[in-house]
Amino acid sequence: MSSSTLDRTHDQTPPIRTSRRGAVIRRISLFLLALTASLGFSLVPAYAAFVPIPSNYVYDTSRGAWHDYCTLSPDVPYVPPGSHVDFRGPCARHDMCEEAGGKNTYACDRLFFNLMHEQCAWAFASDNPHRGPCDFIADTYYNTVRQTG
Ligand SMILES: [Ca+2]
Repeated sequence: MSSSTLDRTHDQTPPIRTSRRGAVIRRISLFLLALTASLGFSLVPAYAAFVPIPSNYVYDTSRGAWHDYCTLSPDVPYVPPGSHVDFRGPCARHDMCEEAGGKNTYACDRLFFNLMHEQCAWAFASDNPHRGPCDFIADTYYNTVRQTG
């Protein structure tokens, strides 16, 4: 094989174009890939952050269900075997969302769902035996607010 044959073979490969449009498309593709991966493998980020109680949340049970954290459910429920998870932050955010936007809104409930699962992910790694029970409790709280507001 002569060097000219090799050159021709190389000439047949499509040229790599480095245009601004291509860079934008690549960036969007990477974003969509990351989004798909995150949705496919888990509903929560791999590295979850603690969900705190917002500093402007008013805890005052005399003002009703939008100011009492988790209302009829435990604020820091027991997670078998022998642990707990702090849902005050997610419940406070849900209360504030509903107070601002109206009772029993799907958007507020989905936010609540995501924040509780994030709190579970922050508290317990995916291979921790508490993680499954914690996620189950989060689902139970979510189903409760979907049904009762
Ligand atoms: Ca509440």
